[in-house]
Amino acid sequence: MTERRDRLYDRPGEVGDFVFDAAVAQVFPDMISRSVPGYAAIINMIELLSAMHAQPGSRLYDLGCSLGAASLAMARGLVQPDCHIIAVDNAPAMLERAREHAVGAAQTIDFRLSDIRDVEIRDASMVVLNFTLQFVPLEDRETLLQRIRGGLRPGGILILSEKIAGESPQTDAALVEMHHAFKRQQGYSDLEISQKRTALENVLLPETLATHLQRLEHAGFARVHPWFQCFNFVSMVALA
Ligand code: GEK
Repeated sequence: MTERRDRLYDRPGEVGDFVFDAAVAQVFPDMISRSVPGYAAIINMIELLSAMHAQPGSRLYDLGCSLGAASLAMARGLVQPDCHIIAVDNAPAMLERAREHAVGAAQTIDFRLSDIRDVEIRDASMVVLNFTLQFVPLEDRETLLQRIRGGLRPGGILILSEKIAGESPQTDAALVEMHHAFKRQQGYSDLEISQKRTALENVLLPETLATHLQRLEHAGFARVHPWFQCFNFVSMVALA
C-alpha cells in the first residue's frame, strides 16, 4: 500500500467539486493531517473515549470512516468484551483502502459501503462523526442526529467533530486566516490553499458552533461538551 504526499491542487487549472475518489484515497492520511489542525490529537482522544464509554456487548459506529482512523482508534481503546465496530463510508475508493489499513487491527471492523443516512443505528454505546456531518446536506443533518440519538443506549456518546463557521464575519475571517497560516506552515502553497477552498465551496458546508449545540439539543441529547477547538475545527461529545 503506497501513501503519497498530497499534491492534488499544486498545478493551476480548472477546479471541480471535491470528490472522495482514488486519487484522494491515496493521499488521504497526508491530506487530513496537514489540513485539519489537531487531527492526530482528536484520533488519540477517540481511543481514550472508547476506553471510557464503550459498553459491553454494544455497537460502535464510525460514520464517514474514510480510511478508518477513528475505527482503529476505537479498536485500540476497547476494554469491554463483545463490542462490534461498524465503519461506514459511501466512497468505494476510501473503503477499499480502509479495509487494507485494518489488516491486523486490534479488533475486527465491519466495513460497510453505504450512505450514512441509510444505515440503521442500534444498540450503540458510541457513535463517531469525525468531520463527516459537514458533507451531509443541511436539510438532512437533524434527522441523522435524531436517528443516532435514537440508536444510542442510555449513557452512550456521540463524538461530533466539525469545521465550523465563525459567529460573526470578523470571527470567521480570523479563524480562516489562522487555518490558512497552519496550512502554509504544513507546506501547502497559496495556490493549493485557494484551489482546495474552491473545490470544497459547494461540498463542505460549515455551520456555527451555536447551530451545532442547538441542533444536538433538539435531537434529544442530554448534554454536549465541546472538548477540543483549534481555529475553526471543533470536537464535541454529546451524551445520550
Ligand atoms: C477520519 N472520519 O479520518 N455517507 C457516507 N459517507 C459519507 C457521506 C455520506 N452521506 N458524506 C461524506 N462521506 C474520517 C474523516 S472525511 C473528512 C472523514 C474530510 C464520507 C466521505 O466519503 C469521506 O470519506 C468522509 O465522509 C469525510 O476520522 O475529508 O474532511
